[in-house]
Amino acid sequence: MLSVALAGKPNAGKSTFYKAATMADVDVANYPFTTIDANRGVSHVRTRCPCLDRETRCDSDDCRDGTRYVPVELLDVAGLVPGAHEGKGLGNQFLDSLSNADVILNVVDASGGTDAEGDPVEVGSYDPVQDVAFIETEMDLWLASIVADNWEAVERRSRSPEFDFEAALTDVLTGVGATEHDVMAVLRELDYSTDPKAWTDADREELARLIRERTKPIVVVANKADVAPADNVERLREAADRVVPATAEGELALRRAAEVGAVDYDPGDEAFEIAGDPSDAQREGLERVRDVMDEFGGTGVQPALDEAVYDLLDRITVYPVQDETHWTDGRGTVLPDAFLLPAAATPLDLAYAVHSDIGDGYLHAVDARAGRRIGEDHELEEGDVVKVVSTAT
Ligand SMILES: Nc1nc2c(ncn2[C@@H]2O[C@H](COP(=O)(O)OP(=O)(O)O)[C@@H](O)[C@H]2O)c(=O)[nH]1
Ligand SMILES: [Mg+2]
Repeated sequence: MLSVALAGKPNAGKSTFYKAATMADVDVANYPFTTIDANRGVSHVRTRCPCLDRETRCDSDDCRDGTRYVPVELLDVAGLVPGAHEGKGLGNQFLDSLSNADVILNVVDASGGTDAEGDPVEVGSYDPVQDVAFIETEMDLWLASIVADNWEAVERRSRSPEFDFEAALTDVLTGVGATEHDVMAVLRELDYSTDPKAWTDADREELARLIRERTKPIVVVANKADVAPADNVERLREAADRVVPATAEGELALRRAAEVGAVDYDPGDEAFEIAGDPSDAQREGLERVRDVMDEFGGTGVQPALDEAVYDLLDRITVYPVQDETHWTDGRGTVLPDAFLLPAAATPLDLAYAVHSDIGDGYLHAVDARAGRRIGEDHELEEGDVVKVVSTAT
């Protein structure tokens, strides 16, 4: 499963975001438990379900009336403060938990109500723009230290006649989620020596930075937008490529209200409707959330996840089926599964994503929408429904 990590300094609102984003409504939860452990749970990205192109909505638990929720793993990474890479605030251990992350949500307190260490200060008195760079810097230095710690081993290997510099570096970096392809791409950007002894600290830091940019791309969540000075959100937008204003607290309130039937709201909706008969206090709270949503087009929690996966990582949702006419699996469930594949993935990639045996036994594939065979190198698109025929079943 694709892995999204919440990083940021204490009190930025990570755990609130996490709680909201992993709180699956009973309709959506087809997992035995939503929270895998304290800081690792299942969240979802939102997309248009292909069942909207058929007469009836599908019966998958992840589809709400044509709005599809595709599972992703969400990590709540605690304890990141400036100096974390040196172990400050238990930082090293927490940075290590970013190893498996495919993309990072840097949760920033846009209200400027927490200082560099995460201690509460008067709203507007700390400049949140500083928190954009701090996470990048900590991650860069953490990766640089991993490279430095392993350099001696690379040097040792370089004495062997079979030494392959790129392969040795890949071995060092697979642990943090870099593939050989990533390492090769990054090395192409560097003017480097294949003799590890010729590398300086600065060379290794540059390598680490490029690897981080490539393997841990970041969306900034400008959280606490409900109380943030408007200027702060604007300046954050200027400081980073991808910034999503959000109110994690507002999203949590809405999901809780939706759970007890007090509002009609699906995660990612731009607005909600009051459904039950809330108390005056509840109604007042909900109306405050509505004001923020009107301003930003929603609470920002679902859009942050969607932007990370669909825009930044450029994933597409592909639906494997066994029956290309009814779009079902062997038990008659319509559109039972959804896979988040890299854009331009092929039917063969899908086969391997389903199971390596299915990939190994790949024979051909059928585009279930068009009802025709597609080639092994056909580029799949968002919302494609595909039957893979394989010697393995
Ligand atoms: N006003 C406001 N407060 C928030 C929001 N999200 C979180 N908070 C508050 O910020 C504080 C820290 O939140 P928490 O999720 O524990 O932060 P963490 O340390 O990053 O995990 C708590 O008091 C939250 O209620 C938000 O969107 N708006
Ligand atoms: Mg927390």
